[in-house]
Amino acid sequence: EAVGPQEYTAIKLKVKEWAPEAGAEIKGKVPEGADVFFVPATLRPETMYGQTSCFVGPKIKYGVFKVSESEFYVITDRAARNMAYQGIFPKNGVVDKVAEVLGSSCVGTLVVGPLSVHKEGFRILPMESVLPTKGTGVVSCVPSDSPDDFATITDLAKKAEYYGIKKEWAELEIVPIIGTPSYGDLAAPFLVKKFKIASPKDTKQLEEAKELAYKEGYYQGIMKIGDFSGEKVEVAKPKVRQQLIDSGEGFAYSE
Ligand code: A2H
Repeated sequence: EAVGPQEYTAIKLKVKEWAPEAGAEIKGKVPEGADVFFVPATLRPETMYGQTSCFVGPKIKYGVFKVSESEFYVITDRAARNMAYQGIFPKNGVVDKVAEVLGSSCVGTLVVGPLSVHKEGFRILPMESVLPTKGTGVVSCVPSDSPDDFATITDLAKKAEYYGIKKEWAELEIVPIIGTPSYGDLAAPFLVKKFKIASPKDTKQLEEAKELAYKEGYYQGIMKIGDFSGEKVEVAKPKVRQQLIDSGEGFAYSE
């Protein structure tokens, strides 16, 4: 756990098609034609090329917050309050919640995310370990570089029926984003196999794998994709972050 303030990059994932339950919940509350975004907070903006889905906590309650006439964000109340003091909403300190949705009712929603190789979009999926008290309560899924994400997506594909999802939503192609000397081009799948992690409940091994993947990726990693392909991750990370902010597809969020 980090001690100082965390400098996240918030990423805007535009809703293309609502899951039926969530769609019914927001109907009439968000103006026709306005854009709604799920907004994960990440410490690894340079990995966003590898997004294959986006996680919500199934039992977490999310708000739909108005940012302007044409833009709404799906995040936790807590994150909205923080954002209101960071100049992200029009009035300092003021939030405008137009609707509420439970994470579980959002599962299956189709979104498109910046930089992702999956340009046709990807799905909102459930992750039990999402903390309501961290970031926005929405987590981008990058199975190439996050052991937690790879373990979760593998479990979802294995038990698709149990989770009430379509198997193919959890089986989007995982492409190399970062090359590393020790763990190859797909560090997270490599480490999950190496540590024989069988499910997202293997929290001890996952913690270790996460630590190793993070350090190796950051200090030894080389970008394999995008505008900064061939550059060191350490160098590319702030550049990708700035691109996302400049294009309006992301913004700085801290807590
Ligand atoms: B990271 P820190 Cl590729 N609950 O983004 C659980 N996890 C959350 C969360 C929440 N409410 N909000 C954010 N996170 C995740 C990418 C990534 C991340 C990669 C590799 C490692 C990694 C794609 N998922 O994080 O406790 C988000 O996942 C490992 C540290 O604030 C976010 O960055 O340090 C990270 O945890 C923030 O964790």
